Amino acid sequence: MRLTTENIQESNSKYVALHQKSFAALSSQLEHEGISIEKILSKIRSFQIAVPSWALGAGGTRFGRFGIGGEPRSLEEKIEDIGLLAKLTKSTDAVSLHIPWDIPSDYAAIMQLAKSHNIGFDAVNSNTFQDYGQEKSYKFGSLSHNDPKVREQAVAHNKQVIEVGGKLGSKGLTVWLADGSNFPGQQSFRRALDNTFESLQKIYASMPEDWKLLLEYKPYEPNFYSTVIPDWGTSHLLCRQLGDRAKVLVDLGHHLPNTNIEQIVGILLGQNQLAGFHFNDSKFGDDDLTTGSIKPYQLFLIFLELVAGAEDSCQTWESISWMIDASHNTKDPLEDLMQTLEAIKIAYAKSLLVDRVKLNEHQINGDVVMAQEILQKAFLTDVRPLLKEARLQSGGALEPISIYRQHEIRKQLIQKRGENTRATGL
Ligand code: LRH
Ligand code: MN
Repeated sequence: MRLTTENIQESNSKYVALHQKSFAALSSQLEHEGISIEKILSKIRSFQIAVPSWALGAGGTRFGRFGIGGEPRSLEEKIEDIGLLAKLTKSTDAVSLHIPWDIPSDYAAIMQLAKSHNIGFDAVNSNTFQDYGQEKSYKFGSLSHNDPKVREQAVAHNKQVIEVGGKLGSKGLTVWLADGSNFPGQQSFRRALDNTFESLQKIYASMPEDWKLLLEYKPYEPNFYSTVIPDWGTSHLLCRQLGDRAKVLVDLGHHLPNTNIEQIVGILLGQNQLAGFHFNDSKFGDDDLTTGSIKPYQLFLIFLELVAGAEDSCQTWESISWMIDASHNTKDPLEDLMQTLEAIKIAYAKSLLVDRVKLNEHQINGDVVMAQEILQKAFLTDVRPLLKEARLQSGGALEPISIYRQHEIRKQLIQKRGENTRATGL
C-alpha cells in the first residue's frame, strides 16, 4: 500500500492555493483579535491521539457485520494502517493494544516496525469480558466474581497485560469491566464492588512505579440491570482508594442520555483524577460512532474544560491519555478514523480561541448572555484552515480522505490482503 511523501506533496499542490487564501483570511481575523496563530499551530501540531488496535476492521452489532475488505490480518498490518493514518494526518503517534486480541508474536520486530512508522504504544487494554480459552469463564464476571478462583485468573490476566505493555514501552493499563447483572437479586452490589476493589488492589500493586491505571466506567451493556463500575463516581471512589496512579477513563459513549460530560471532565480535572479519554460519539447508547458526528458542541465544551484545566494547572496535558474507541459498522475504518482525528482537533482548536479572561469576567458578573456569546463566537469559527496549515507544516496531506480515495488505498489493501479478511477486535 504505497503512498509516498511525493504523492502527498503532489496531491497538496492541487489544494494549496485555496488553502493559503482561507488561511490568510482566518489568520488576519484572529491576529486582529490578539490571538497568536503560531502558538495555536504549535499546539495543534503537537497534539497526537492514539488509535485503538481493535478499530481497523469493520465493527458489527448482534444484528450482523458487513466486512470492508482488505482488513489487517495481523498486528503488523494494523501498525501499517496506523502508519498510513499518521503519514496523512500527522495527528496520531501511538496505538492502544487490546489483549489478547493483539499479543505480539515477535516483540523486537513489532517495535522495529512501529518505530519505522513513528508509532508508539499507549495504554494497553485487558479483556476479562470474553472467554478466549481461559480455564474459568467470565460469564458471570471477572474481578468482581463470587468465585475467588475466577478473580485470581482475572488478576493474573491483567498482570500479563502489564507485562506485554511493559515490553512495548506502554505506561498505562486500561481496565474496563463488563461485570454486573441482568436481573434484580442476581448480584450483591456491595460484595461485587468489594471483590472488585480487592482485585484492583492486587493489579495496582503489580504495576511498575511509572505506570498509571485507567479505570473505565460504563452504565450498561453487556449487562442490562447493573454494572459494577457504572459511572465516574464509582470509578473515582475506587481510584481514590487505590492510589494516586489510578485515575478515571472517560469513554464519551458510556453515559446515560443527556449526561453533562463536560462537567464530569471539569470535576475530574479539578481532582487531578482524569486518566484520559476514549473518543467517539453517540445518539443513544454506546454507539461508538465517529467523534464529533452527533454532538460536536459537547466535544468543544469538553475541550474548553481541558484547556482551562491545563491553564489553571489542574493537570498537565501530557498526564492525560488521548485515545479513540470506535466501531465502524458502515464506514471504511481508515476514513472514519481520519474524520475522527479531524473532529477532535477541530474541537481543540475552537476551544483555544475562547477568550477565557473575558469569559471569566462575564461569569463573575453574571452576564449569562455575553458568556454564551464568547463560546459561540469560538465554536462558530471555521478553524479547518488552521488544521490544514498544521498538517502542511508537518508534511501531511491537506485533504487526507481525498488522497486516500484518489490513490484507491482500500482497493490496494483488498488486492494485497483479500476481500474477506477480518481484523481481530469487536
Ligand atoms: C467497552 C469499551 C472498552 C473496550 C471495548 C472495546 O464498551 O469501550 O473500552 O475494551 O469498548
Ligand atoms: Mn472504551
